[in-house]
Amino acid sequence: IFVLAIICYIQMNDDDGYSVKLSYGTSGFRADASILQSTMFRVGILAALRSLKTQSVIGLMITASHNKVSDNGVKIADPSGGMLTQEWEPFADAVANAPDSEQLVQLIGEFVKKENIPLEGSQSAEILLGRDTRPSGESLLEAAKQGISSVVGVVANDMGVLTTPQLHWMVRARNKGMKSSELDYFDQLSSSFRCLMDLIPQGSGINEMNDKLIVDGANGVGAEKLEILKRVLNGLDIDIRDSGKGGVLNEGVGADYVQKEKVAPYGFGPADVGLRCASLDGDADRLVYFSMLSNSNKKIDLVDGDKILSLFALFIKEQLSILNKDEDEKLNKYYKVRLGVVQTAYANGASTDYLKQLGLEVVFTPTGVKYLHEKAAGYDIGIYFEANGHGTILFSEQFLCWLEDRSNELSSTSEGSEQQKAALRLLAVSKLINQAVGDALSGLLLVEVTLQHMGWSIHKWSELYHDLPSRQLKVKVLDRTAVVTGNAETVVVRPPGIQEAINAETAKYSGGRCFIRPSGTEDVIRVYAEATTQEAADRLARSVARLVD
Ligand code: NG1
Ligand code: ZN
Repeated sequence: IFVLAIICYIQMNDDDGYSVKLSYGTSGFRADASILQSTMFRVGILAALRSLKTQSVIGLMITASHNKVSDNGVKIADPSGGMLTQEWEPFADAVANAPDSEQLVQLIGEFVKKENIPLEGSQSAEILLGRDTRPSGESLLEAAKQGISSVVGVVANDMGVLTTPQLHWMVRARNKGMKSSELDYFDQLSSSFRCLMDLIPQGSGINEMNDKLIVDGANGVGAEKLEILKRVLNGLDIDIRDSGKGGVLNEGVGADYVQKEKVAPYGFGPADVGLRCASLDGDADRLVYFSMLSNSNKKIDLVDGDKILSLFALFIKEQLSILNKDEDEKLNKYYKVRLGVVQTAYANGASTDYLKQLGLEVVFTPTGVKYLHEKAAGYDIGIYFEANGHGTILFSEQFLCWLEDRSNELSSTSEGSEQQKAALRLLAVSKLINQAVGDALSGLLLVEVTLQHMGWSIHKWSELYHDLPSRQLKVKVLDRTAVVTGNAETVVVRPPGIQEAINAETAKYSGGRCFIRPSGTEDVIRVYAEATTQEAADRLARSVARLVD
């Protein structure tokens, strides 16, 4: 039955033409939506097999994030709510690129055998499906559903239009046997947010903040969901700009545009100058803040993922030092928390210096959430962020257990003490911030409450350190896989000679830093340069881009 169903569907959909080679990349498959119908069907099969193999609920999210509205894509969430295990990526590539139905069936048959996937009699094979607001989403979702139901015994459960992090959150919650509906998501966010608000110290200079937050929702799903959250929270003063009324998804708006172009999004005007503003991306897994410097040229002071990370790191560090203050090691009340910060080569050098000055352990991974997340999960508290605004804070189970116990103990011995409050704050952060994946909505709430806690305006926050001027360029190439990098993507290993040439260019600039890497989501080589002036960063990036061309 399994095999026959696949053949029928592929034959009906065999007009896609497989000239485009798809690669699972840093964030699943992405391409022009018009060529993705059969890819969705195939990824549906893949998700079904993953569910059978793990005997757990798996997620399938249809989105192309910050890409243009005519693109779409798909990614799979593993049982933990994280990205699909890297071990299955080669199979994902092979499935998506199989030239015909026969080879596809053969490929699947072999893989099922190799992985020992139980094809019959299983109880818990279920896929949760979500999609962003792209118009192509609905029909692509149908194709994915058909792929899923072509595997006997696997159920497809359509959760509707969601942000990517909401779907990942639901998958994690389902597999942990916790409440997992969208309402539960909003409940958890709002109750932990309120808890943190109630724990703000008296008189912490709240007046310094402009009370209103202006949000650019990229004309996408994040804006829709934030409207709901705003109603649930009742009291947070948020002005959400144009959620869909005429604006095009990601066009001149959204976190990617704001962070890369360093200008205010479309629809922001003179009345917004100086206010605290935030931008989400098309599927609401990225968040950046900014304030407009002037209306005439739309220039902004960007507060990117690195600075969000720094704010969170400061807050967490403060709570830990309160918690562990005066603790007697011998009484076993002291927990030596392993706190780690994870960045990529795109992190602004000034942020890394700042974090190290705070005495924090900072480590680097290649670009892509799967790498950062994995590394952060190795700490008791692991904070990771990409400069583009994707990140979260992970708490180890062991530390959370200790924290629960400690907080109960403190509530009986020293109710209302500073230590008890610090324990409660950390517990609330672990519930507010998404443990599965970076989440712009929960990140936004944590930024808002942390600023209130510190009594800081966006300007004060931005002054934590000054970004080094930087420039990002992309160079279109025929085969991006020709460039191979090492050492968390900071050096080029192949083709030979390029790294030496980059070194020679970089040496011409004092304080210069430059690297290139193949994008995981586009057919381009990305160039990143940093220097002490904007002009120098621009020049360095341009001259290295010419080396690649
Ligand atoms: P690529 O295209 O591999 O650079 C981009 C971002 C990543 C990550 C992915 C997934 C930059 C430089 N790169 O990846 O950080 O967010 O998209 O969306 O921003
Ligand atoms: Zn995104």
